[in-house]
Amino acid sequence: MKKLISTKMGFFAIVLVLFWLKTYLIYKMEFDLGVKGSIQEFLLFLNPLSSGLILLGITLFSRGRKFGRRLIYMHILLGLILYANIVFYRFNSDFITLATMMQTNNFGSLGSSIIDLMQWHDLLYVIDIVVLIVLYNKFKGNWSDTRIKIRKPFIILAMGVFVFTINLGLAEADRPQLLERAFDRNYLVKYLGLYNFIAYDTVQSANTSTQRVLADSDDITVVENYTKTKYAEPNPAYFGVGEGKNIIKIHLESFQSFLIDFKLHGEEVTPFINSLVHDENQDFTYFDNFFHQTEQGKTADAELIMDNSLYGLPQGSAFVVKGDNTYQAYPAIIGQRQGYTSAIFHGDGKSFWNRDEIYKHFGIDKFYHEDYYDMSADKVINYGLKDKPFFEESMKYLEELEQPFYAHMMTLTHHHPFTINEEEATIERAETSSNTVNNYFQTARYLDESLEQFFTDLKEAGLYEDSIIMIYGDHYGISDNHNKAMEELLGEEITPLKYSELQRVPFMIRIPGVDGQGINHEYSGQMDVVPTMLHILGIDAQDYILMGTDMFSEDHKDYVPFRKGNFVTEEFTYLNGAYYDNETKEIIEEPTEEMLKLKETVLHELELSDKVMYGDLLRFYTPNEQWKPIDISDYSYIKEE
Ligand code: GP9
Ligand code: MN
Repeated sequence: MKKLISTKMGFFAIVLVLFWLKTYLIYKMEFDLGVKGSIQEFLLFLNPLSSGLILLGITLFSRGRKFGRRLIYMHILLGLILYANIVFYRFNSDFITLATMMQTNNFGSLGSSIIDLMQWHDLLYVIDIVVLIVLYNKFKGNWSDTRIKIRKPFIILAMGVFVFTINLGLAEADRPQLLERAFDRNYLVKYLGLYNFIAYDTVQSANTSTQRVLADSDDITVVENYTKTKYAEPNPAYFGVGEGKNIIKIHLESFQSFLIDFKLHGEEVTPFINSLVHDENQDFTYFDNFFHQTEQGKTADAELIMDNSLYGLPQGSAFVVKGDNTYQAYPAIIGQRQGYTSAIFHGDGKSFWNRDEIYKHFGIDKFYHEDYYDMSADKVINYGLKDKPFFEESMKYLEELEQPFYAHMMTLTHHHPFTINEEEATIERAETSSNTVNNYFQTARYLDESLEQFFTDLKEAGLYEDSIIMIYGDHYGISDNHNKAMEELLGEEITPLKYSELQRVPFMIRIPGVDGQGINHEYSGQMDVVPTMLHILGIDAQDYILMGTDMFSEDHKDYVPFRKGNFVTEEFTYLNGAYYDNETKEIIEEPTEEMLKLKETVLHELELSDKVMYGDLLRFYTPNEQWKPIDISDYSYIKEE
């Protein structure tokens, strides 16, 4: 041992091991990362190593004895960063990001309580530093005063990069698109480690803040001109019909429209939802040509679109990357103008998709996340709380909400890979070559049952009759990886056009006192929901920057753009450079002027939406005299004990 410490590389190895073990032990003791399975356990253990090799390794370039001191400083610095995160986590159950550091109020809320958050056992976290200082003073005399052979630090850095690559590869295998989608800081830390997460966060922030800095107020005028021209006047038969009514918005996770009326083994998969579509007495209007418009942000994109009528980003999730923008979202608008209380119910951790930050900017008053629910093992599966206990437990919160409310119930069980306990499955699995497809129907049935139970509870609580009920699917559940199995199931070829047709998700709405239309065939998408819902409450959508138009309006624009520039209309579909006839399914060899023009419009619309998002342009826009900018310090989603 003595001999080891007597060399610089030996001392380096000791610091590295201490750093590695300390970081790992702190992960285990301080953070609740939800590590499941042996791969995740292994990655959690491995991930400090690459950061250690690289960050501590840099100090090896120092001349002479300076190296030892620099190495210790670096170790202390990394320890301080880790400790700051420990303290922050104790309060927020989340990690520090550059964005949160900019929002001083985040620390404000910590402020006086910071001492409170420190604990006596934290003193243990300096033991390693004391040990290193003692060793350093004792052995530095033995070190030669010459520079370490230049090849060595390079080897160490290369090892760091190598370990990181292995780490990332294993992480991506366990959780595909980890970096692209970047859904949750907990995930990034669990898989890649705190220091790699900080590096990732820094690059992300630098990238996006440049565009924000370059934007100015003229940019929003161009967007405003576009949305004002696209605007569709309200239909007088629907304008204001829902004013003052509670709104219950139900998110059907990964639910595609092909499930409706679909029979498996001769049985309806979702008999309850089917009854809402077909039973006239239920008074629903079901849009059977409604499409999701999400991309990598998945659920978060659906939420963004359906509360803001703006597109998600071409890459990544706007919830994460643009979580600090100014928004003029539906909950804030109806809260300010008609006194609605808005609440989101979701049985998952609050930081998933950065929800606990962006919801503030949407003006969401209450967020009932996993801390509000009984998350015992038998109630949880896959991502979080099972839908049945979720709806059941949500009732007490819903009944307490100040009325009128806008309550968004977000289900979770019908999520890839669609796992369910055998005893809770009430329909046989499908029999195709893909497990995902086979399981899909069991969790869809479970969701259907949980919805029926929720309707019964709502009726019992007297909350059903007089509430607007809106139900929607967020995005596909079956990706094109499973085309072969879908062919086996549907007995037809899944061409690119067919796959695009399968991107329909349900949208249905019931407005008390208004006769349902049954099935409405208008082509529409998630972008159209905000203007529709504003008009139902009697608020003119014209003032706001919205990319969609009112689905009940005579003037509704019935083309549905998708994030990649494809789009669909009643007659034709534009898909990756080709126009298809919806009826014959054939390629249209000579598209009309009008078709070509619509393609330009769609691209222009996407570009304008991206400008709003990347430039944070809504900070330059005042919709009308009623609008009051959101002060995010008015919101907190930490559960009070
Ligand atoms: C996680 C849940 C699922 O909280 O909303 O998100 P998804 O993976 O569908 O985007
Ligand atoms: Mn989803």
